[in-house]
Amino acid sequence: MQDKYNHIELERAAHEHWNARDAYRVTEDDSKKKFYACSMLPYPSGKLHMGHVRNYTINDMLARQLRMKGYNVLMPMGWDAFGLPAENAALKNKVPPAQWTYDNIAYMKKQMQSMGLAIDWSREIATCDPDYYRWNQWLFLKMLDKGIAYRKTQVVNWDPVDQTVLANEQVIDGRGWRTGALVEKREIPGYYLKITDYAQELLEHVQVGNDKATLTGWPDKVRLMQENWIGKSSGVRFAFTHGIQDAQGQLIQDGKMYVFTTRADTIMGVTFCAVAPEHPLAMHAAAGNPALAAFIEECKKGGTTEAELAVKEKEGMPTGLFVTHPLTGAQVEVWVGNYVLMGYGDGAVMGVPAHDERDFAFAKKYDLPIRQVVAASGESFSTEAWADWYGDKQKAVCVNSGALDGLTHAQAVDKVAELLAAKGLGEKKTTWRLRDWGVSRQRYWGTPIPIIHCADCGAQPVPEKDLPVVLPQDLVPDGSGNPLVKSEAFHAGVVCPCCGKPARRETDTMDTFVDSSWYFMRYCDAKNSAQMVGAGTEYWMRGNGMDQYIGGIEHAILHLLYARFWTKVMRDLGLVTFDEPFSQLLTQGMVLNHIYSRRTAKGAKEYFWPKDVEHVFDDAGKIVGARLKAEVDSADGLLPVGTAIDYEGVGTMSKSKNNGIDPQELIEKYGADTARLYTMFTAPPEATLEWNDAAVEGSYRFLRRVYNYGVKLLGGDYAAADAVGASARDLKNVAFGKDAQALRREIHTVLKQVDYDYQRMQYNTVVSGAMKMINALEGFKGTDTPDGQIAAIEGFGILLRCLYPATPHVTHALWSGLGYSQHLGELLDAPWPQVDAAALVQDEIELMLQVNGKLRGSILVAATADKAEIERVALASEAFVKQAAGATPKKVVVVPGRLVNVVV
Ligand code: ANZ
Ligand code: ZN
Repeated sequence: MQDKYNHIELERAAHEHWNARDAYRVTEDDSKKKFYACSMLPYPSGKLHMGHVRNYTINDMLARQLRMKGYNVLMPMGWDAFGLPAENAALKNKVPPAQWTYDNIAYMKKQMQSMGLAIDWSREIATCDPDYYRWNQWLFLKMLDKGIAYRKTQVVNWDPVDQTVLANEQVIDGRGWRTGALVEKREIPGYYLKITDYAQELLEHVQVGNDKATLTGWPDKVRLMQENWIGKSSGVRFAFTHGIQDAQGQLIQDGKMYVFTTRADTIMGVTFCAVAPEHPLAMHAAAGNPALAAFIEECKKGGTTEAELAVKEKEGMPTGLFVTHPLTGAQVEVWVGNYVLMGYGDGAVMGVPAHDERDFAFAKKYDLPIRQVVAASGESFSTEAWADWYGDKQKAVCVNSGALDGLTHAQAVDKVAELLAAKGLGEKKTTWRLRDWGVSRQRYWGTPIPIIHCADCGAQPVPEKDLPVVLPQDLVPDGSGNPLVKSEAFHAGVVCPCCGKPARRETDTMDTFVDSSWYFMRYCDAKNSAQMVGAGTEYWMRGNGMDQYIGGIEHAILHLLYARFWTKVMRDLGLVTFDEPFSQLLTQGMVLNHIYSRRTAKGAKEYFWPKDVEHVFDDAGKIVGARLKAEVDSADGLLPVGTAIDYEGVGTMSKSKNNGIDPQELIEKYGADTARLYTMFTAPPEATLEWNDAAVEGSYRFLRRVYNYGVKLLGGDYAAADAVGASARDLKNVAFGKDAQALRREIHTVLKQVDYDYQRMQYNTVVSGAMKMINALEGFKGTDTPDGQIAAIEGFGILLRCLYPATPHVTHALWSGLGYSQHLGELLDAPWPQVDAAALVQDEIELMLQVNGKLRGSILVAATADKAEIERVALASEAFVKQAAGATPKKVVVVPGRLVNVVV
């Protein structure tokens, strides 16, 4: 063992040791309790960022600690290797996406290895590998067979200049990212998966407060986000009747304009109706009304997602058409409203401006009547500004509503549903926000959809025996659309599976969310060439899926929901037995750093690296600005030291803001252990982490301190190493003196807390526990007595094991260098330290001594002392004798464990 903490040497040696042992390869073993801990798989973007380091270190701490506790732990890794960035890079560098992707994977894998992660690399998968994506295709065909996958037209973004379909993220402010051309919406055929068939089950298992919920190990925040996304909504669906006919003289929609409402109790407050721009009535009216047609075109341009609509100014236009109110018979005017979604409910709403905020805004803008029909007594009504006149749901009742007057919300809804049902015009209905999952992408770098198009037979599934449909690896996108369309090799020799005539392949590929919907199962059966999943998946995922999933909150909705759906489909196809993929979820917080910027002479914003900037403080120590502490080359030429810079506060690390910290530099300078320790210690896993260079230094110094303590512990006499191990084993036979007992009490008390913190994955306080331990060890004076040395050796052994999951390299070096390994085995599998209950027992305790209620000193008594004994010690104490000056005590009050008060 070296005398100085040399992180480079020591981390290299540790890696060699673990590699030689193939230390992280695991197999299914029924004699042990399994634990499957997995991080969301990374996109191979080029290099690791700090968020990765944090994510994988959390995962690694969990895996290493549980392994010491005797679990069979799987920690796998893979690559979310398909997707748009690879195509963009290919376009820019003129190399095939495959090459870019595999180069990145190789580099990032090396980085992960340098971090010392306990990954079983024998199970590594890249989703762009045909051995993986063939199973996407296989399952897709099964879904097609079961009707879970189906084909229908979908709306896509079309760039008229590049003549290509754009992904949503390629549309910026309504324009194509490369051409700047106004993006059009086009309808083309595509494939959908019926996730809506699973809406109820997806909701029940996740919903907070639902007694069928099984995902109780997820953060409530995420559970709520899923619930809202699924969006179950109970209400009434009913029709306004009309006699409007199309050009052929047919009644449009059979003369019924259906609406969905959650507030049927407000039906007497309807003053208009609004339909979506794509609604048949809107289109009918537009045919003879150019102004309306232009308005509808305008509506179609912008985004059509709910989020986009929510922030849009409410706009509309009357159609000149009228429909009949089903209960009053009144004629109600139909408007086209840009806030009405064609894809939700029936694409039409009843407008109740008094009780719906959007309708209110609309009515104010277009001067439509507002009629209050619900009131809670004592509340006044104003049409000046929006107020939720629903008021207290418990107390509110219908007013101005004829037969409904006096009814509560629930009663009124029942009554309205009844009245409408009697007329055959409506009934109660549940509506879901969740839509079917459109999986077709008009992109090259993805899983080919296994379909063959025949001029005679239409779309035909590729026969199972012909899977996988292999994606050509050598194409380079040129910006003019999907290169698969033009690839002769891709279509060569393809014949219709049905009639045998020459045919063409489907050129759409699958949404990359398909790849991430089940990769975690494939890790369990990574080498299975006969099946998608098998015994491995049953072993690692049995029960309620994997035991711990760790990843970013940005995947709280779509990825998790799609993976849950995919799992349930696999279950229904008999491929797995569990219902849910992830029983526990931890969403780690973002890594933040300071953001510094400045306006250039031309008014553009320039960002500066934190390393070039220092804060300017006011007298009270508050940050009031920033200035350069180094010369920086800027758009305005070289800026001198001292140039004033704007401080924008902290934000997520990002390339565009120059505030990222490259983990590679950190690892090279301080070592992987410091990078790991820093990210674990600075904040609890789920909180945001604010970067602080000084604290990185501090982490390094702490590890050096631990190392130096270890070196000193045996006074450089490594021959004594054997004794270390031996004594660490035979503690029962040691008679510990007072000082040694105090040290052991401190160490074991902290260990107890550390144990608990490991259980709840609060790794920042695990690290502070280790810091407390080193403080206690360094402060301990009795190392030169035989019992003292044993207590110190024991204590240090506990410290090393507590710290090991966070900083495996330095602890490994000390553990084996000092000889612990000879008796307790390698640190990898060393037994987790047990709290010694006897060490926690306090022999003597200190009580405050008061005389007439005033603090006068303290006394030491046996921890087991009774009241009489405490009284005796108190009255005999020097402090009391001096204070009482001969007076006789009248009364003695003992507060157990705290104080004794003598009244004289
Ligand atoms: C009248 C009403 C009165 C409404 C009132 C609300 C409050 P959730 O809970 O999200 O399901 N709606 C129905 N279809 C729509 C569509 N295609 N586009 C936009 N809005 C639509 O919301 C259901 C409510 O959203 C429905 O209840 C309807 O407005 C509106 F005081 O009907 B309500
Ligand atoms: Zn055919």
